[in-house]
Amino acid sequence: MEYLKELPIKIAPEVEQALSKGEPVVALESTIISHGMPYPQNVETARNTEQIIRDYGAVPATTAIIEGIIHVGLNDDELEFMGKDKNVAKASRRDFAALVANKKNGATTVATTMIAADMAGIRVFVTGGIGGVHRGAQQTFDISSDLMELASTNVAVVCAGCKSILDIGLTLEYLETHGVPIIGYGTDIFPAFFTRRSDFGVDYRMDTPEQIARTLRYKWGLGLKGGVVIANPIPEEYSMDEKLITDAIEQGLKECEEQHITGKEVTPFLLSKVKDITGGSSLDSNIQLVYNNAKVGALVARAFAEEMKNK
Ligand code: PSU
Ligand code: MN
Repeated sequence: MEYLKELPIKIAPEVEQALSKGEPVVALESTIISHGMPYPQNVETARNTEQIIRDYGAVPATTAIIEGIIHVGLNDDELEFMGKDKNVAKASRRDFAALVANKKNGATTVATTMIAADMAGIRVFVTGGIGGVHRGAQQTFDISSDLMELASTNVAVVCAGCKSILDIGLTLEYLETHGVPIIGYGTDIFPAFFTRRSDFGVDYRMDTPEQIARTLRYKWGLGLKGGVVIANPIPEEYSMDEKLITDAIEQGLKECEEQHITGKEVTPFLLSKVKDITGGSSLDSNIQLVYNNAKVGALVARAFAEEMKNK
């Protein structure tokens, strides 16, 4: 049975054209804009990120739900709107249909950006950090739906690892169970977003975009559904002092518990606490690691487009 006559999706002409020619496209999320950073740095970062992707030879496609339409590729007014409007919902998988059906606005998380990218046929996605298993999940059951999406949707996510607001070990265990490979780009160690190191290793270290692209083609070519995490450490010069960031996260977690923050509010609350406690220096690092991911994402998308042409 058909539920919809057609998908309520609007793919920007530039994106559509690149996809139809097999040229490289990189998806970008909008929760990082609407709920991950303050205005106006969020919009400026989003614009610069798109520009970096262009400079490295790929077409950027920021995704969002605007008035119930799934947008893949935003224009400048739409980017500004996503960064400025206070009523844009944070849209993860469980929110997606309700927002589309009721013509609402939603900022896409890692999970829903993967969904939108997959609908459009985009295989490479750049973000800052993925969601994961929260500390204390043994009691709270707080596990980001980003992980379920990585388990099932064929999109590779370039990120700087995940923040230690999460239980990194349990996050990696979850991904292992669900068959999601963690590739370290030029590193053997899984990065912890603000810092280049965590206590955990990656599954495979790969030093070139070509090697990564080939692995992606084989994974999906073998019928192994699901995502891939490409972990790209923050550049040394922007990485933060480990103690400073650990203390800020500890304090953020404490306030989160005292104020009984739960559900989808947890991640944005912790992100903004860490930013406040570090006096904004974490925001600079956050921005820089996104730029670094944009560069790597564009290179991987280019290598993947080549792979698909020359299979
Ligand atoms: N982690 C970050 N920055 C972010 C997010 C996570 O360092 O902006 C956002 C992403 O959009 C991610 C979402 O998909 O938070 C996860 O939210 P939750 O934990 O509620 O699933
Ligand atoms: Mn959660």
